Amino acid sequence: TQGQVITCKGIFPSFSIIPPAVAWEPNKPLVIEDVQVAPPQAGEVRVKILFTALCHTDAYTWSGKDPEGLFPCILGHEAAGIVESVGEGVTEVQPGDHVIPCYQAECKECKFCKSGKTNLCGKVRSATGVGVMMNDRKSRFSVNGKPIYHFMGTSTFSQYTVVHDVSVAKIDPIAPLNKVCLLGCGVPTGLGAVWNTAKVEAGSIVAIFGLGTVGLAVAEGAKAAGASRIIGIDIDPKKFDTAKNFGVTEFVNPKDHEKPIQQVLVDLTDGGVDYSFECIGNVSVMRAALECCHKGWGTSVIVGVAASGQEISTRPFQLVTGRVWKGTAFGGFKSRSQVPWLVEKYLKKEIKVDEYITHNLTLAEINRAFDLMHEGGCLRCVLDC
Ligand code: NAD
Ligand code: AHE
Ligand code: ZN
Repeated sequence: TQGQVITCKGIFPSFSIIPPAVAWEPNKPLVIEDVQVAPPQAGEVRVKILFTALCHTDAYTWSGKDPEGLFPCILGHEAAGIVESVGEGVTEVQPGDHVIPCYQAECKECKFCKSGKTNLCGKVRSATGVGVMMNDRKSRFSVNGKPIYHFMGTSTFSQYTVVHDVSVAKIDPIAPLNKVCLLGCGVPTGLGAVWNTAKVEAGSIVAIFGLGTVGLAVAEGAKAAGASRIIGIDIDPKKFDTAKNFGVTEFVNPKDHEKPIQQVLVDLTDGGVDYSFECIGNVSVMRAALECCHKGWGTSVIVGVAASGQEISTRPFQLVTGRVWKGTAFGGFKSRSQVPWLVEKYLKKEIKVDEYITHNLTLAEINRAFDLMHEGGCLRCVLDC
């Protein structure tokens, strides 16, 4: 197949294939269609995706609330596969390598990568944000000649995808791809929010708002860091039982309280928590997460992704009196350098992955997988492509 167009099954909103007057509407069911996937150009890698999971961010973009959302597109960013072919100049991976696509690239050469201060990379971000590849600012996906946008530089809801070489991490081929696909987003994001962004110390009191996969990975990271109390906050009581297995020691359901949730937490903790994490994407909760932090030092990390037009607010006095507001993308992990390291940690049983997988379906059942996510009984659903 090297050098040839591949026709495979890919998934995108159904309306996207009704030419010529495509009118996008949020949340139309996804359909499987024959997609042409062009060969990789210079600096690009074509990957056969074997397994992909769904993350809340896919649902967010699909809903129409993402200012960077472009349609028709192929969503998906938490996956694992095998390199099928590489374009000119690609040296770090070759056909047959087992890989995890990385929506947060790492070129190791740009101002961001060299700064030592961030995991963000500037090399291909201008293209991945508008659904195209850097080389020619075009898509490698098409249906009957009509281009279909890429998403987050990954587009893993497809049997084949094309990614930039700076957006793919080569991993140990021993690792089960149906599990380690989760190391493409949610689990590293939660662990890294604790270890890299907040740098939680032993003995700390931690509050986690939202106990989905990301929030539970925060709990796992906080437990490993030696936190003394890990308080989980969710409006869905179904989440509490599972959360115990990830290290959450106490639970608060805001619906059980009349007082604002930040006041409930301040009262529970003799003045506030040392670290809080917002893992929902709700700007009111982001405010509460900051305001439940201890005066003088409490740090709050925003992990959740909020809809277009949403803004955060608080009294500046909250910051004047020592609280710190931060955010994290992919948990601050440098993707190509550190995803392989996370895979090794999983193989040594030092981090959980299997435990986050509550459902397994096929790519063809993707709409059911989104339903499961919205029903709340699902952490991660892995799709066999
Ligand atoms: P999820 O939907 O599985 O989990 C969200 C949880 O929040 C659910 O348990 C839900 O019951 C709970 N919740 C909803 N509203 C609440 C409220 N008002 N108060 C308390 N709990 C509430 O989602 P996920 O996949 O774990 O992702 C969490 C968030 O993190 C999403 O916004 C996602 O887009 C974002 N995310 C960010 C990054 C990053 O790099 N920053 C990476 C992955 C995911
Ligand atoms: N497109 C959105 C922002 C989305 C966003 O913040 N994405 C996170 C990853 S979420 C993974 O589930 C991220 O890494 N952001 C940094 C980046 O470079 O995109 C919007 O609001 O425009
Ligand atoms: Zn994600």
